[in-house]
Amino acid sequence: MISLCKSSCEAMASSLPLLLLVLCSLSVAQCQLRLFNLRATGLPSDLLGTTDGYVKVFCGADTLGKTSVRNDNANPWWEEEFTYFKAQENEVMRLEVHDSDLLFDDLLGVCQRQLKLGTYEHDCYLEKGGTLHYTYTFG
Ligand SMILES: [Ca+2]
Repeated sequence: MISLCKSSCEAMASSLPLLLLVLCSLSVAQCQLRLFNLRATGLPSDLLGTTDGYVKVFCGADTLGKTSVRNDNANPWWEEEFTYFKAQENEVMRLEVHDSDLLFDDLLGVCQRQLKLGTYEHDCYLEKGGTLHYTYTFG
């Protein structure tokens, strides 16, 4: 598999003199992150009923966005995909699952993952119950 970040660096190196080639190899490559296939199972109920779940997505210090709210659904899935072009290898992606409520949203759990090159499918157990499933491609 040829990653986008690596191939762009190689393209630059082939057209530039040695000095820049060295600089290129020293710089930290920024790659594309794509997060998709977000779904959850067994989200907990509270006094107000079944969870109205949504997911907030972060990468490093940046916020990538959040999904729509799936009302009254313990096993929701979200069609949103998140793409981020400035991710670095070993940077931490953070997914927060929240229950939307009238006044204060509840945080159901946090999933953190260090980015590795490739495509991965993960299950993450949420602190307050339920599991978040997601897939990411990085490279
Ligand atoms: Ca709720």
